[in-house]
Amino acid sequence: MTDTTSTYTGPERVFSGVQPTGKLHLGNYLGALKKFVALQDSHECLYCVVDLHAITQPVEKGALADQTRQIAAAYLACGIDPAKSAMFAQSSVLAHVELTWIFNCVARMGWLERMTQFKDKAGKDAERASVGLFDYPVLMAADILAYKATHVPVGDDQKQHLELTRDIAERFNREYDAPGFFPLPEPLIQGPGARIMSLKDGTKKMSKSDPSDLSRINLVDTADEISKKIRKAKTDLLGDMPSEVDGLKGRPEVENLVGIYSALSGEPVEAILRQYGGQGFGVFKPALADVTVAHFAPITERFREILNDPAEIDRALAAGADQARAIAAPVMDEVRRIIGFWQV
Ligand code: AQP
Repeated sequence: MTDTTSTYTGPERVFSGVQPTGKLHLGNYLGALKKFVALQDSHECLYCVVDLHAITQPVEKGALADQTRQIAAAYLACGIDPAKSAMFAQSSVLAHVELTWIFNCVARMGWLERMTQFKDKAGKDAERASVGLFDYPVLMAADILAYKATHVPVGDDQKQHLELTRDIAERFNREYDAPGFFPLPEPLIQGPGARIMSLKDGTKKMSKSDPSDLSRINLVDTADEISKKIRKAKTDLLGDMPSEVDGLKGRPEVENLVGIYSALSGEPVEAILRQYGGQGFGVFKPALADVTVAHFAPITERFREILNDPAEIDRALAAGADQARAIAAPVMDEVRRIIGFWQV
């Protein structure tokens, strides 16, 4: 991995998280979880269920703890190993909250006002959005920097937030005369699956909050549901599958389906187009459904098994929280000392 962490000389560490706001989908899997699993053999990793982020928007009453367990179960089913990575709920480590306040006093209003995700999520009624939704990227910076994480595997939609995290780290180091104290974390975005689009609109990202379930493939969908969703996925009226990459230009829905095939099968896009070019979607879509079902069937089975034992999930989350607190505590002690708060 390249290291652009400026003058920071500490160890490489990976942090990322997923919100407990609904069922995980193919975009979350390819943009985030698959990368999480790949990194745990080479790096110290912290994987968080970001429940403090989840409450920036309305959450169904009484549902949060169970949704947190569901995401933890999905982490485990996808291959996160608690013996290798710390898996925990964000709200069990108070350093996230303390550092958010400190970073609120480092970040500038203008920086946050430029964040496109707030504009997308708040919609036309920004005046009624929670302050937390506006502040979401500052909490994300605190999540990462409370552990001095140097690398952050995320989907493409989080790129702007990662840039803000780097700006906050850089300004803290400069303002408090602590060069190299915080690393400037590197986003790990590249690779197939960084931006999976809706099955119903190739210009919109696949999302948990899309009202149409047909727009996404959920990790828990059955083989029949997956096949049906792919069969009904939007294509276009421009004819058969192209034979070359150039032929995908201006065909976002087709490009998305070929990208999904490539990310799940590991086959390069060029090879897929050589195989299916000139053929109709009646041939390609069933092949894509087969690849998707084959990939997800074992994950879904493990997910269901793990959910049968919620006490085991809770044990893994509690152990992960202990590990995370132990890493964040000395960082926060240093932060307090650097700022100059009164301490005994
Ligand atoms: N469509 C996507 N393609 C690739 N990566 C994606 N991610 C999300 N959607 C895609 C990545 O998944 C990780 C966890 O996301 P999250 O649940 O914390 O928040 P999100 O980005 O807001 O995800 P959703 O599905 O779009 O949720 P809603 O609808 O609630 O806003 C992140 O790394 C994200 O990049």
